[in-house]
Amino acid sequence: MTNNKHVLEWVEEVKSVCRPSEVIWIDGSEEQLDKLRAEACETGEMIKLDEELLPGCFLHRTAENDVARVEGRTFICSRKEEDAGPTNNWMDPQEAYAMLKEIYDGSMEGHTMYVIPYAMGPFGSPFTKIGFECTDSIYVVLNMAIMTRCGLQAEEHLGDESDDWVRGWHAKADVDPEKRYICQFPEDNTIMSVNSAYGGNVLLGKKCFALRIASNLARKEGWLAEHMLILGLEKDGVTRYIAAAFPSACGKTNLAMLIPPAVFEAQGYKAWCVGDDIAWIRIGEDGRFYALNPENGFFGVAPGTNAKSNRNALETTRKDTIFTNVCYDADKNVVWWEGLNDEPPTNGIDWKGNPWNGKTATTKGAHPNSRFTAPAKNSPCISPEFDNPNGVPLDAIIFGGRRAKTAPLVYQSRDWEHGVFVGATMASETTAAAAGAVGVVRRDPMAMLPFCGYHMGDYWAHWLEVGKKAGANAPKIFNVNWFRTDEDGHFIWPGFGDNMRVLMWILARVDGSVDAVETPIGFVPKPEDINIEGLDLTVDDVAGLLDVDVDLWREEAAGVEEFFKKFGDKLPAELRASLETLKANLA
Ligand code: OXD
Ligand code: MN
Repeated sequence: MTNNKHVLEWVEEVKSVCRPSEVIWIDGSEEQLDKLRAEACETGEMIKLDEELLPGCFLHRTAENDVARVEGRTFICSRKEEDAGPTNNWMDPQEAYAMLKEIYDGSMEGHTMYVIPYAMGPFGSPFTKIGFECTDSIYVVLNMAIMTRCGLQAEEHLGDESDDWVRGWHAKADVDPEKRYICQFPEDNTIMSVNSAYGGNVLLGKKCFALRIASNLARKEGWLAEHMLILGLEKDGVTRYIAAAFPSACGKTNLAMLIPPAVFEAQGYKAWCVGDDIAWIRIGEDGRFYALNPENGFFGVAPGTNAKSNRNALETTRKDTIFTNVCYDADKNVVWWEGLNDEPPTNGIDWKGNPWNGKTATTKGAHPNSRFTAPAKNSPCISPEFDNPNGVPLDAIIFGGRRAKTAPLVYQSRDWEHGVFVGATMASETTAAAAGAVGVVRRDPMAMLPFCGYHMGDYWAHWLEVGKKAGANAPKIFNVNWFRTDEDGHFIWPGFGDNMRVLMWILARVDGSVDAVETPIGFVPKPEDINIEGLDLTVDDVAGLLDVDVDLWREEAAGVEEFFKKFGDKLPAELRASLETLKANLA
């Protein structure tokens, strides 16, 4: 337990409102975590899986109404509404505190409250920030123990005096969706989450702290908190790093844990994962951008993960992993999900806890958003630089989305300002997997729409500012689209590990070792410069993938113009100018 008086005062306040019967401070020891694992298995909160097949692994099911992040009930509680901007829900902080405290009132009566001290980032790093989360959920404690560096060391890192830490207050309460709130108070470095027990809403170090609160801290302190994977490509002992942002359902985890195609493996290439979801990026002493993954584990989507789609991710989950809302195989005491293999359990229990037979079932065994929480160190491709307190130097930043026709396979922005425009106008088309119309364009600037903790216009201005500071040292910015389709709606590009072929072109552009063709939207490769050795594609196919259809891009520019109206005066002049340039180039 800490001696930090700010922390102690706050824990007293949480205690006085929630009134738990007992308070346990998490020290991060295996001994303490083991006790909690045993208790969770005794109460049925978790199921211990087969120790031979899945050592150290557990299954947990959440309530049926509590299986995903709830953007509609997520609020930025800044004093001025304008500071939250048009893309966030806003609540007045005093009103939010009053309402929430009423919901928290007595919510832990008869239960234990756990206080989790945790670090986002490795100890000894200038990037690292400390948080404390109070929760009444053992599941949260055990997940936080995987996703963060938690326990006594986090308390020591903060010390006895500092008030530079993030308050995270979580109570399951009645898991009532009508009273579910995920509130961020950026001016108080405080997060309050209630009536949920699902990961993204309750593992407060992740989206709430490392993105919504941290984006505010980053703006104040001159760095970037981004929803990006970090990937390293090594050859002959030299590793180059790329950070990439994608909206959901664009293969972010697969790119983060990429397996090089045979043609590059034969040349001695290796791919390393530094992070799969979040990057904190600072300008280093040499003026370059350095990126660090503040997390310590992966909270990945299980369905679709298999030995072919993502062997590295699957291997990561074979020990010391918590599975949430996947299907249970009662015969083997293991877990299963759609897309794992063709052998669904016949004596299964689905994610809702009902008997499920994979041979006859008409419903899904695992929830489409079911998850694995696995230690990053488990991954066969985890970067040797994962714990580097200085982060890794970035050569390129990639934005991406799912577009059937509009965006080419890859293009390079003309400069930093244009690159920020490319990120700000990022979009994906909806797929049949999501409810609602198919093919509708959803804008998701820098994949931060639900995660930027302040006004998106100010956020873009901050990006422009950081780029200006870095000058020629700033990474080059690219856009990729793995999802172009032919007339029959089939994907043309093979994707997965073969995406490395595009990354190779990107790195060659950074080096200045390959030419490009200037188009109205930026620079695209010459088709012959994308390595297609071993693929069932011709140079003409690649030319098709790189084609920029002027009519579609005119529609795109009109869509961007409409989107930008939302931001009024806060739209940076540089982005308005980029739009005008695009329109002129297309005229
Ligand atoms: C996630 C997300 O869970 O982006 O990582 O939704
Ligand atoms: Mn994410």
